[in-house]
Amino acid sequence: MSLDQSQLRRTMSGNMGMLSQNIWESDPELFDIIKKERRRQQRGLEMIASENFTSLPVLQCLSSCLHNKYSEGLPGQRYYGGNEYIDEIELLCQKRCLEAYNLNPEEWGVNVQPYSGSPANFAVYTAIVEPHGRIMGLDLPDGGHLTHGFMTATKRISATSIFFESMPYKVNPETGLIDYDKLAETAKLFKPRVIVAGISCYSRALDYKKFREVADQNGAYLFSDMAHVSGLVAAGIIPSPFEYSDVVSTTTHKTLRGPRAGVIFFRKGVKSVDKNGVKIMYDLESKINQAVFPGLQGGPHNHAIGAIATAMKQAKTPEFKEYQLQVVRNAKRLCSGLQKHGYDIATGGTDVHLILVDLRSAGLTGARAEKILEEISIACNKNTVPGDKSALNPSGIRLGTPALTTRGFKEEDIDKVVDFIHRGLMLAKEIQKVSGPKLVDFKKVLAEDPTFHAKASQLRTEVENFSEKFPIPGLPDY
Ligand code: DSN
Repeated sequence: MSLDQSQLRRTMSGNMGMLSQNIWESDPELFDIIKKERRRQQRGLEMIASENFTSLPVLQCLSSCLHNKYSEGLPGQRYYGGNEYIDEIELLCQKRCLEAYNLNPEEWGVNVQPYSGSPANFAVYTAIVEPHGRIMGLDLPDGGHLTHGFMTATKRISATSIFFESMPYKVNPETGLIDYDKLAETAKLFKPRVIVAGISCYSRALDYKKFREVADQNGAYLFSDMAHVSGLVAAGIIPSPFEYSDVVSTTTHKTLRGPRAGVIFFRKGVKSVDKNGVKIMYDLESKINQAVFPGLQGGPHNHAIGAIATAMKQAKTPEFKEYQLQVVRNAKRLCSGLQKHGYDIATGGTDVHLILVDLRSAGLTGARAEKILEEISIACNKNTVPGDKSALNPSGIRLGTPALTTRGFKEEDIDKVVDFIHRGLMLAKEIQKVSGPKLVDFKKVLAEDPTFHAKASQLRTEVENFSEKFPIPGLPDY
């Protein structure tokens, strides 16, 4: 049965009506949960080192019509029609990525299509390491990332360790600093195809020159994963991996403060000149592009690519540099404030946006600290510290300042945050005296003991009243 014109119009308008409603009209159940999350973000102190509050232009790109388009392939070589403007956007994004890190387009190329950091890293390995080829990355309990090859004694956890052979390097358990000599020694035996210079929880600037030397001694690629610090690198306030690396990946939503996405930079042009004067060229461009698509991904997320483009534009501004400087000033203040209260900080300090608090001397575990802080509206994560025997029961917490700094926190505000954290941890110690060693009992006492419950509520109210004063950029206040 075919529809006549007026039926068709009615059907269309019914459809369009539903499709054009605001979410609070079309799906109040979901919207209600979003509002609660919005309130949680506004009231709480976000100290997860990998999180940030992105900008209104980034959010506008993410919810734009760019989302609707399929565009497998690269600009000018797509598998679908209708991509003339998507091509323009992807080329603009590539250009801005190179500009953000002052890279010469003759020497560096970039792929802006990875969905996020983990897919970006897997694309790099797929491109330059043969199946079961060898990779060395910082061990996860020592501050590396899952994708740098994590496995335990009994299980290969990350796909990096399932499809490739991984050998970790470690930090010195006494100092908490990367043991570069041991890395060199192990690399000589293991002969990796790739050495990964990258971190998820390490508060010191990396020595990329040393990594390069070890890579060269073993004919390995140096692949730097700068996801955590890419905002600091763009601002030029910590050493850059580009001078020494063959490939550099990053997420774009951490210190860089863009959308949740990933980017891979690769060397191109002349690699070296042999003894007969013949130029040897890099061959990374097609390998990496093909690993991303069609190797691992389908259609790029064009709304994210637009958002990366606008975030990279922001990264060139003086305001962005000042923001990154403040992120580090705040992290240093957080560090010294906690040290004044007697807390141990792994490596004794920080050069970046995060610190790792070693709670062993304070008589607490990471899980208890994370729980009590969550209870008082401070979000952070438990983390292993150098020397921890088990990744399942870590002895520390990781704290970062990018998100608070975006909300306008300065050093004196961080002093207040230090006070809240210390009072929370002192409360955890009181509870622990009653609950004994098991986390489940700790949680039970916290939830059920009226005195402890009241103390935590009082502290949470103080934290939330304080936090409410700082705006969150980008988001409408529903
Ligand atoms: N989840 C991020 C972090 O916290 O470091 C990395 O993927």
